[in-house]
Amino acid sequence: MQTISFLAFGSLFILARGHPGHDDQLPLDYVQFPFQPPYRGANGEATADAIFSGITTFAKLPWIQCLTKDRETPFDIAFIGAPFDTGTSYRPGARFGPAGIRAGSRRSRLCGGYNVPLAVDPFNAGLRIVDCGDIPVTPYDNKFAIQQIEEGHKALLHREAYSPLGNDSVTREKLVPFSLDGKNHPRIITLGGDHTIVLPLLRSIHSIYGPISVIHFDSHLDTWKPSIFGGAPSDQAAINHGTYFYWASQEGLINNGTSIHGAIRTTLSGPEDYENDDNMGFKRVEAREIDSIGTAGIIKKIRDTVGNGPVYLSIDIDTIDPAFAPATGTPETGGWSTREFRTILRGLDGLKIVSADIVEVAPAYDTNAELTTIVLFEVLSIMTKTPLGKVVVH
Ligand SMILES: [Mn+2]
Repeated sequence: MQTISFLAFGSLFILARGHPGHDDQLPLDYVQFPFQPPYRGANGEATADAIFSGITTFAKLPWIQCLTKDRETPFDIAFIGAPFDTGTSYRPGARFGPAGIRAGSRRSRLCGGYNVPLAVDPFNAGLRIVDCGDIPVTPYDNKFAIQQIEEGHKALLHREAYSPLGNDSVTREKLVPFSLDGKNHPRIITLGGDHTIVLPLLRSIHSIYGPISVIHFDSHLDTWKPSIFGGAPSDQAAINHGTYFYWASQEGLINNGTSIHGAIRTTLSGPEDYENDDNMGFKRVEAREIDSIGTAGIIKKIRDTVGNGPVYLSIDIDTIDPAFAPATGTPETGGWSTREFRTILRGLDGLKIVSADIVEVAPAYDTNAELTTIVLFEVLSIMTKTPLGKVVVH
């Protein structure tokens, strides 16, 4: 199949060479909806480029300049990068995360993107999915950068989704949006960036949904008091990749009691860190629980905690054991395998994930084999399967 497509592309190329002129090259603003497979379009023409060539976007999705000239173009799900890493405590490099994640995602739909266990092809589910590029983020001023990320995210989230909200996938009843303004908003998947970016992202989410339940996969708590994490020599230093949930909780952005961490295995300043974490509104699943309750038990704990309401999903790549995902700034051994984590993510099928992120991907620490590959395919599959709304009880 792969060979046939490639040969067909080759013959087209030779034909095109027989007619010199602008036909040889795709127009610079070439965008086609719905998205076509990378080699052939519906009319048999060669579309954008091969899976391994051309400008790299997430899963080779069309690049839309959502923050500038295409700000009126509606979409249903957008990927956007936030290349910020000046809130890290140990190894820097997550500013290259968006580029690294895109490079690792190129092959997501080489011969189609059908997800067998979830029984969906997210790229052909009828939704308009785009890559918005990156939010411009200054590496010189954290306060300004955090504002840039909030405003960039809001600029996407505040518009209306391209597709109308459908019916409930189980009951077929009409759905209404979860949003405070009653409108159907698109979903954003942010590519970090260190974990600090989740504070401005949750501020943006709050402006549309109010306080939100959070599923947070990470080996670290990230609810630490600034006096403990980093020592907070200034107000700005108090906001970093180990304290952003402390501040999000203080600001009332998180639903207390229906939020949960998964894959925790960090050392603590002392047992009182867990007491503080309780007060910040989180339940916890520790990484080692996989040995006692398995992936099914972990999925159940998460689902029992967050319920059926809207939920924000934040994934630190260090959830996965560094044997499988070394490209991160603060690796912790004893993590889940990529297979186990993908199973747990698929266990969130049916949850109303309003937006998501993957953070702390620092490609410089990867191997040449691009080991640190992408789990976002599972997240995207769940999003495309599950309309973002609720049934009104009369
Ligand atoms: Mn972490």
